[in-house]
Amino acid sequence: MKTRAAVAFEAKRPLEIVEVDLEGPRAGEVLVEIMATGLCHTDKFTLSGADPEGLFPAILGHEGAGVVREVGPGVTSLKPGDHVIPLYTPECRECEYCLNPKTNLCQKIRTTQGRGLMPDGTSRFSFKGQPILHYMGCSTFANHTVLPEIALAKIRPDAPFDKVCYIGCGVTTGIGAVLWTAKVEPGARVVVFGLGGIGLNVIQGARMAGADMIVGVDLNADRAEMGREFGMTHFVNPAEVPGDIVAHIVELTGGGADYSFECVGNTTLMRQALECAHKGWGVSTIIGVAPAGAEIATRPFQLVTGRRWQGSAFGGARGRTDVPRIVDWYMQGRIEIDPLITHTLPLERINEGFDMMARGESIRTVVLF
Ligand code: NAD
Ligand code: AHE
Ligand code: ZN
Ligand code: ZN
Repeated sequence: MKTRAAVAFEAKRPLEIVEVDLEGPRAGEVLVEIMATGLCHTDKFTLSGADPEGLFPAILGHEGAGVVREVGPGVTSLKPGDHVIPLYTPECRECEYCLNPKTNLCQKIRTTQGRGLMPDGTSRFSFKGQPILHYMGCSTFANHTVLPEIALAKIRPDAPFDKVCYIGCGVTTGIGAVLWTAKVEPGARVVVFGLGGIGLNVIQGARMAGADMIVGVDLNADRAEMGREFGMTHFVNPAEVPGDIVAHIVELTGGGADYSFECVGNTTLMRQALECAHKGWGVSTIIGVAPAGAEIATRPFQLVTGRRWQGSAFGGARGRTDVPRIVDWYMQGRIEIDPLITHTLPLERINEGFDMMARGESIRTVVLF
């Protein structure tokens, strides 16, 4: 079949809207009509050429929601008409990782996914006879895409696609990092570096966990208002802090953060987030994705004296199990999504969404097909 897609033909070039060819689903695969997709900073990062796994030409996008249109042989858990959210972290429920409660990082298809291919080592997309690669196993910047059954979460049919698509990455990553990775407890003092599409969800997760103090740190002062609406109690703009930002945060929190989160992808901030964690017990969680070649550093003394450094991917969520639960939380009014979706665009204007992200004007832009 033919479908419309925003194709990244090369790094650093705007996406081009073209009609691509899409093969139907093979065994264990599912054809999905994408109804809406969010633009995450990770898509921009890959398009910038900084992603060591970035391959081109590819169809980017990993924050979608849509409807199953066809299933391949052997698919048992989904049928045409089901509403789904694609998962860049699948959940096969049988690999060594899925069977270990300490991780959400299902490895069943990770190798082929990282090479932009379906599990059988081929692509379903092509343009003028040349293969186009998949991205993060999702490729939600296409109106139709093919995914493995294990990479789809079935969600309730009354959830609006244009809002719950954000649960495909940003909402789950932020809230999950607080609830499942860091396991923040009531009364905690939390510091969040970066108040974008991820950091604001970390704030919302910290409020759900019952944190007493939630400090937001961002160079963009416009983020303070939304931060406060989502539960931030204190705002720090590093540009307005004379002297050492770490010392400032340690003083503000009365000794350091019980939990800190880096939601930017900047290794300097990763170090600051670790070092503002409380001596003896503070835990710092890296969520931001840093460019190829970047490395983190600190004095080992920081860890010897009881601070812990960890990372979180997709909020520690097991997608097929947890994503439908988060959709329920949204539908029950337990979490907020709508105010964070600051812009919607048709696919033809997707590049404007990335420009707004670069200028710090948008929190989440959603493309509607
Ligand atoms: P975003 O662009 O919406 O937000 C980034 C925020 O950081 C902005 O508010 C910006 O003003 C702020 N910022 C930039 N430089 C800063 C600095 N020096 N000091 C303080 N604030 C600064 O991005 P996003 O979509 O929220 O993504 C954030 C990061 O998380 C990215 O690196 C993205 O790739 C990563 N990410 C990781 C996962 C995961 O599973 N680990 C999932 C999604 C996104
Ligand atoms: N390709 C990058 C790594 C990118 C990365 O860490 N991705 C996150 C999700 S970001 C979503 O917006 C992730 O889930 N990582 C786990 C994994 O298996 O990729 C690189 O540096 O190579
Ligand atoms: Zn993302
Ligand atoms: Zn698995």
